[in-house]
Amino acid sequence: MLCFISFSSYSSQLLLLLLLLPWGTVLPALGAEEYCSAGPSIIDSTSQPLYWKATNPTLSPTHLQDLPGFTRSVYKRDHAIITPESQVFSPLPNWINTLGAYLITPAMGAHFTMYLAKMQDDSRSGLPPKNVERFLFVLDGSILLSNSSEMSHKLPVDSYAYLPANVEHMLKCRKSAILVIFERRYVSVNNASPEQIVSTTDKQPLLETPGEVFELRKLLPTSAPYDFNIHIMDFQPGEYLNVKEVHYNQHGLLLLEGQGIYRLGDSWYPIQAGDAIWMAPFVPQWYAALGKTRSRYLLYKDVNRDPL
Ligand code: UGY
Ligand code: MN
Repeated sequence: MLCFISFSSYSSQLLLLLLLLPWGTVLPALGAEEYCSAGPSIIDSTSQPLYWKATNPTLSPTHLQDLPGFTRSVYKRDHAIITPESQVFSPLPNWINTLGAYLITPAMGAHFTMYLAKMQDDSRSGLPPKNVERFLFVLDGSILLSNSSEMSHKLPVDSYAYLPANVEHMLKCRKSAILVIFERRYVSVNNASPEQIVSTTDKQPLLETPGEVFELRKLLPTSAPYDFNIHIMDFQPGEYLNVKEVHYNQHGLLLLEGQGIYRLGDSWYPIQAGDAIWMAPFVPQWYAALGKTRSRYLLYKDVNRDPL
């Protein structure tokens, strides 16, 4: 204590204060950027890569682990919400070095699967079962798609591929990538056969949406050979679906960006980027975008087939 009193000048008091403070509080004030420039910034989320929120949601599993037993996930007869803290990953059958989380499967009543695939170092895909078509969309990282007849395609974030049933192909990843994948047993009509498609969201034109305000892109052709489509729907904060939809089609949805309220049946759910939703045929559905940023979702919808 004696030696503390002997410090009298302002500068020596400041020096003492610095010595007494824990290093953790002093270092950021000295210039945090120099120390760790790669860490995620809480203030400036605009600098993050596209769809970063979908794979790094605000209420991350680490926050929710503090609340034992809590999840926003819901599973009901005609809809389900699977939120990131309840995703369960295990090795994907027939894939190498890849973990998968099935979010929607026929066990729920759906006629398709929707799953996340986390490809790791030197990973490879397996093929879907016979007569099953596959649509994949890159959420994070990048992959290489090759098939026996064509050259390989590099698929970075926001690009996608449709592989018709029984088309041999392989997805390879050298570092890491996260994909969302939809698969269903192909229903053919008039011997028409769909073609392989590789593209990116931004190459798809905005489509008319009479009576609605959201922006719509369709990732697959609307022609008869295709028995489903994948929509990309964008809402600005405050925008909502005008139609309170009830229809025969099924949906699998992944919220890529933003947050809002989804109505499913008689329930109203706050949702955010990273949440997945299953909607059974005829479940009443409605969305309103909230928050400060655009909501974007990716939506599976079965089309072009007689329900009988
Ligand atoms: O096309 C659709 O059925 C779409 N508008 N549904 C939805 O966003 N829930
Ligand atoms: Mn709908």
